[in-house]
Amino acid sequence: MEFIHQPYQPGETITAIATPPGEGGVAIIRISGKEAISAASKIFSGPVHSYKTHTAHFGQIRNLAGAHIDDVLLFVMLGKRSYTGEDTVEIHCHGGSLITRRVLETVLAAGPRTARPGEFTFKAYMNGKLDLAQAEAVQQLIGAKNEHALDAAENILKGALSKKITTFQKDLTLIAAILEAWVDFPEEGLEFASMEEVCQQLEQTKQQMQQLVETFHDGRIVQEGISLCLIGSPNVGKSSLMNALLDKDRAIVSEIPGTTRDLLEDHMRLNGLNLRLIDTAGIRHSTEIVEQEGIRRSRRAMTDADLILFVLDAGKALNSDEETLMKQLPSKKTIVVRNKIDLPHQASLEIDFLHVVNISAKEKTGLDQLRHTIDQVIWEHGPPARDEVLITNIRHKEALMQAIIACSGLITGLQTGVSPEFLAFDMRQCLNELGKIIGVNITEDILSAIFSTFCIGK
Ligand SMILES: Nc1nc2c(ncn2[C@@H]2O[C@H](COP(=O)(O)OP(=O)(O)OP(=O)(O)O)[C@@H](O)[C@H]2O)c(=O)[nH]1
Ligand SMILES: [Mg+2]
Repeated sequence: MEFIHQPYQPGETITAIATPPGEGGVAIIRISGKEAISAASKIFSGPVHSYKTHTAHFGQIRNLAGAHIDDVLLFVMLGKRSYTGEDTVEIHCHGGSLITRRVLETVLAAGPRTARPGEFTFKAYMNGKLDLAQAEAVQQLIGAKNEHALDAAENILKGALSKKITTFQKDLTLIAAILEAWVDFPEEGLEFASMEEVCQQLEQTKQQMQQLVETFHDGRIVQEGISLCLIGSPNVGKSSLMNALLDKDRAIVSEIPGTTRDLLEDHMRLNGLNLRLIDTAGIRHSTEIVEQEGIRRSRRAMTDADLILFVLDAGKALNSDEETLMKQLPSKKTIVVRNKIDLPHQASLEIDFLHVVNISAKEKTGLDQLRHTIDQVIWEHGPPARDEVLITNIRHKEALMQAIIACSGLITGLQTGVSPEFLAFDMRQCLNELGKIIGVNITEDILSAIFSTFCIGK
């Protein structure tokens, strides 16, 4: 077994600073592996060998020459009951970067080697403390940028996704057994279940997998946030709206059409989500080379964005550029924003967009309604419930999709009278793909790739 392209030896003792760099009240140095206790006993003032599991002890760290390094609290977690599933010692020392380094060097001199990124969690995975989906959720939990992402990671870490996957596997294994019985005992085999029943069961499992895959829409939003692009003719008030939403003077606003010439980005939070707001150059026919490039960028931003705010001047009828643009906009992800409703003259507007909101960026009216509409458009079926299992990881999504394809192959095969022994491949494929999610039959390269994104000390 390789771990990040190095041979992996079970039980090998590793160490790392587990707290972020810089100054803090306390820093934690973790040691885990079969020599953790003996390494700690070489440098700690107390009798580490005699400590019971899950106990804390005050004492001194001394280097191998006996010099005092720091006063610390030492925690002992033995064997299976530790995070890694191997003997673990945590040294809580003073949180200065120099003192922490010095304690770490003292630990290293006592035997352990430096941990690779994610290696503590890798040990936990290898020792069966976490499956792969849960191990990946640890990193997601640490990196969560909003409450929804935190909830999603927590659910996976608690095993809610793994439970779903193992249920699919169990259902399929049962069907595999029936198919085998049909092959081995063609006479009596059909007594176990009819062809219809088997197809029905497969169809049901496939639908459940499909439902799970569909949560990736929300899962991705939760994990990565949303990009929101402001599009429209020059001077309609896109930059004014950007500033109003951000509640700061971010973009230049002027009465001269063509003020914004390049893309302008900023971040905001909306109902617990991270939004990337992009202001663009007003789209119109132009022969000026810089403006042309700006408009090209506007169009690209429009294509890439998750959501488009198509801003119009409510005082004016649609111009020809706007009419053309409107035809190109994907109505599902577009909100039409009629700005400048504070002006006395209002043009009538006949468009068949689902979401139209009236605002005044200048007076800051209608913004709550706009925020509400953005929220509605983002979530197809309302925001996810706290305990909902969401697929947030593209690797999981792809494995599920492959499992669904194999399951469809099985159903079609059975329905078209393919002999069950020829369906074993699809069945194996389906089970293998599901297994990948929780880390069964996974290649070393994939494991290395996953854990190399972790931080050192986790
Ligand atoms: N009355 C009124 N004027 C507004 C409103 N919003 C923007 N304006 C004015 O409209 C003009 C253009 O505003 P901008 O925000 O620069 O418009 P833009 O769409 O970014 O324009 P370009 O960058 O040129 O594409 C400025 O003079 C703003 O003060 C509004 O809600 N009401
Ligand atoms: Mg502008």
